[in-house]
Amino acid sequence: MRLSAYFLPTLKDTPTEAQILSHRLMLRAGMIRQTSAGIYAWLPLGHRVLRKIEQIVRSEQDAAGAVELLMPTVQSAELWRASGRYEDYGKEMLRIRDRHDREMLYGPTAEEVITDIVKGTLKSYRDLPRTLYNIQWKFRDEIRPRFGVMRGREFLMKDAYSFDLDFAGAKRAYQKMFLAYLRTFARMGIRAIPMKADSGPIGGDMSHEFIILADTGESAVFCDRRWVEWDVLASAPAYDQDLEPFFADATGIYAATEEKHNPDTCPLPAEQLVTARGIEVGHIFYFGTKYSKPLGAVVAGPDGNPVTLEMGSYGIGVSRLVAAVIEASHDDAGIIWPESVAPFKVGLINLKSGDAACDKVCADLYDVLRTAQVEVLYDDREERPGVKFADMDLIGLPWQLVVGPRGLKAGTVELKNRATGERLELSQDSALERLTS
Ligand code: 5CA
Repeated sequence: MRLSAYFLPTLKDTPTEAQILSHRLMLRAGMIRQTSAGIYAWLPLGHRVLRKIEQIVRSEQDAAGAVELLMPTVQSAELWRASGRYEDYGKEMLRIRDRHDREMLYGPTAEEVITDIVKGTLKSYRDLPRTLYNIQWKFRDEIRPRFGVMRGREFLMKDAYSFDLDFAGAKRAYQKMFLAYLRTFARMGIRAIPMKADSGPIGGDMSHEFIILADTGESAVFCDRRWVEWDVLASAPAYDQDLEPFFADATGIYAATEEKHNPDTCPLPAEQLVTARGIEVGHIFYFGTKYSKPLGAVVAGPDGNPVTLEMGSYGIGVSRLVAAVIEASHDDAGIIWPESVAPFKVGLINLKSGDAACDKVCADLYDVLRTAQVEVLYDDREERPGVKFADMDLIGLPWQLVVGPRGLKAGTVELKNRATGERLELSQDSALERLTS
């Protein structure tokens, strides 16, 4: 992509309305634009990151055996009346009336819809287990939307739902998702700690929140120091193996949110306890027959008798993750994207646009990189070098490839690693080799 033909409205000044760093950086880097309170347009750069994160979530859900579908955003109130949640959900639910005066709503989650979809289609115990998921926009009329996409009103969520015959099956589904979540967040370069949690209005009694530690987090959390250093995935099993020992190990190391933490009964010695703030990027629940029972979702068991489906649900805040990754990875100059979620891998900086030699070399590098399917953003604007460097640092692409007249005379270009700040003077060929290998 040539920057001269892109849409990247970066800001020099720090927006005063933004209270936390990720929100400020997302606005300054031209990633999002607020259109109403808690509602954002994803500008091209932000949209690319959102899609990258979504794709990592999708591939790990698929790897864990979950099956993707897409449910609508607008739901009928009728289903929520049947589950008993329509009144309970309160003011957070955006309620809508259609032209026939039917009560509709913009879905804040989809337990009712998915249960209604599988009802009558999953007919027998032989159709189980099944886990279905979708990645879809949700709306919650948060009383205090804040921190940008971190707590929006409209936000993108991955929500998965498991269906099993009995508790043992449901527990296995839960453990699979637990492991899938650890893998998902690790691929984004962040350490999300599974913490015992309250299940809130979703209901149920086995529940973990996946939380990354950050000073700007909304909730207080408590965990064993080991979580901060431990590579939990080093000993992770494959999905077709027994997951119980891994799950027991991982949940055996203390980690709890404020609601579940009790200083009097906490088993850890003071020096082993980390007290911090955290951002919830995922939340998983087991809730048994809470929805399947009122909605009548049953299958025929092995003896032919009807069995009410055992369910769990599993959420990931896809749009929130964009901000969470930034909270975890930035410096004074701007964002530092982990390569796996970066909007582009390389920023190509032409220090003297309009100079025939610089233009030619940049055009060549740009072509070779694109042919090699390396995602590259080419700053071909007629701007001062200082502006280009500052913008490139701000938007945080992992590599900067800098082409200027002085280097070209010496036969070199400069390759800068955004995370380490390391700069190398290289021939064009060896720079390209590093970026394409
Ligand atoms: N039905 C369940 C799981 S499918 C559910 O809705 N869980 S949840 O309420 O915990 O939401 C799942 C995830 O969505 C959260 O862990 C969080 O990362 C994200 N999320 C929730 N509310 C918001 C919000 N207002 N803005 C951005 N992300 C949010």
